[in-house]
Amino acid sequence: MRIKEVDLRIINLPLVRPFRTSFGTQYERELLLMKITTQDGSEGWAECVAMSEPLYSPEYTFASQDVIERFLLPKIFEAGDIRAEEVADLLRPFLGHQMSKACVETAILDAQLKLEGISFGSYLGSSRELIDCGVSVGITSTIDALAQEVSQYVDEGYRRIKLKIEPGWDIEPVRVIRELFPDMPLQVDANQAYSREDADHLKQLDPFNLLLIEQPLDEHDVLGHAMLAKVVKTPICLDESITSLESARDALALKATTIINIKPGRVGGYLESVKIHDLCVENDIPVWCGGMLETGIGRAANIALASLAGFTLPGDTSASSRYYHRDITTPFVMQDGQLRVPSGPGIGVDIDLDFIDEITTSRKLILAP
Ligand code: NPG
Repeated sequence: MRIKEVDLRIINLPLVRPFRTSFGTQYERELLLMKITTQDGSEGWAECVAMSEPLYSPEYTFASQDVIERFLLPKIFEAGDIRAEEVADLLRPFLGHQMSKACVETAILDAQLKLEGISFGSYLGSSRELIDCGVSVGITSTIDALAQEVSQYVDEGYRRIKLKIEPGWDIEPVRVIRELFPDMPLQVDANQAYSREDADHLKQLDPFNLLLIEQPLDEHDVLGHAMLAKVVKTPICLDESITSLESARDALALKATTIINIKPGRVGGYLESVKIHDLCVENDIPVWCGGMLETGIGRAANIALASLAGFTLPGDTSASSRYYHRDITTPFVMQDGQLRVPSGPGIGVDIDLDFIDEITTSRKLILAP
């Protein structure tokens, strides 16, 4: 497959409600969209999950656009005839930038699978047609507001609730939500907001029968997580610390994590995600699919990934309505707490190009030399 042109856009979509985490509040989702067109007329779409600011990871939208344009695409063009399976090795000399690399690989994979008439799910090794949905609930102004928001999601049918926590917003909100929903699978996510000294504090979460505590400490403090895991009974699940197959292998060897959140953007793509999934299956480690407030384009591929057998916990794979009043694809509608894995070729969703045009804030067309 030879790439003819690449269409890079930045789009901006308002969120249905602000999303506050320990690292900041998102009111809208700015993201980079990529469309590649191949010489044989196939099209591939992907979104880069980098946020507008480098708060969750060092990557951010405009840096992604820059690295893709300046380094990643020239390397891909230079290769000429290309398959998605070759992209990671080709781009390996460029350090970091997993989200940008994932975007390039995914767009190429989408075009390739469309050409071959294969869905993402079949290609990745899907084991089911429906996946269970969880929802991630931001920090709110009061515990009453949190209870109201969680109740709405429970009524909508979500099968697992994740609460964002930070120092000063942890034990009490969790206690209240657990009392209101004694049987609901519940987990918390700190996004690195605590330090090793907080072990005794975090231990107070143990009585609430949580599925896991996600990334309590700094992403580089894998050893700290292993130490924490000896003190708290609630399982530790790493997110930000897992950026590759190797980092997953090391974290497991250190017993720093007993569950892994796989986010394809964070680990450099869907092919690396499958490798991490396989490693976890071999080691009896449950995995679940994280989310980065994706539009329908990224979500479609995430849902396909979440349908692999090792994804035994509901992920942050919510319906379109959880994020946006209007999605840029056919919306994902949840039924009975589940979403259907797209079965059409490639990511398998229809793109709403008119709406994308409306919300595009900048655009660049790059022709292959
Ligand atoms: O449902 O897509 C979703 C959001 C899930 O909480 C979620 N994502 O830390 O996992 C996270 C968090 C996040 C959101 C991280 C946006 C970075 C950006």
